[in-house]
Amino acid sequence: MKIVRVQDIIGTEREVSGPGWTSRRMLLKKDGMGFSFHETIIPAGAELNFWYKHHLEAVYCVAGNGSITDKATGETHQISDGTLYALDQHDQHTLRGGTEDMRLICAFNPPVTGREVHDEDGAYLPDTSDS
Ligand code: 9YT
Repeated sequence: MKIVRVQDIIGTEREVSGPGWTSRRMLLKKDGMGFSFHETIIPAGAELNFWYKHHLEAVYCVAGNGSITDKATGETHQISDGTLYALDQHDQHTLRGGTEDMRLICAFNPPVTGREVHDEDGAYLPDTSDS
């Protein structure tokens, strides 16, 4: 059994940031669960364009607020405590922070391996390692 406390991850190599997001990667590929598990903070007012071409992702909001726009349909959905979105179609999307910092719990399949940051399309590269 593994016990992971987010306060032990802050400031370590498992905490990764990009413009408009900070993520604590609580479980990575090397933890052997078959998915990675993250706590991501999106500050109020941020606007991010992501497209996880090589991953499926589920995201559950536990605090704050914001919105997500599905770029394929143009539809925008409000996000607040208790909302989950699942990018089951590798959906291109715009994520926006609202009036308060948003705290999101995220799972990736296949798992993120370490310190990936988004490429110019908003994707993480596929994992090509064997282990
Ligand atoms: C909200 C979202 O897409 N989170 C993805 C995970 C986070 N950006 C990370 O750990 O890279």
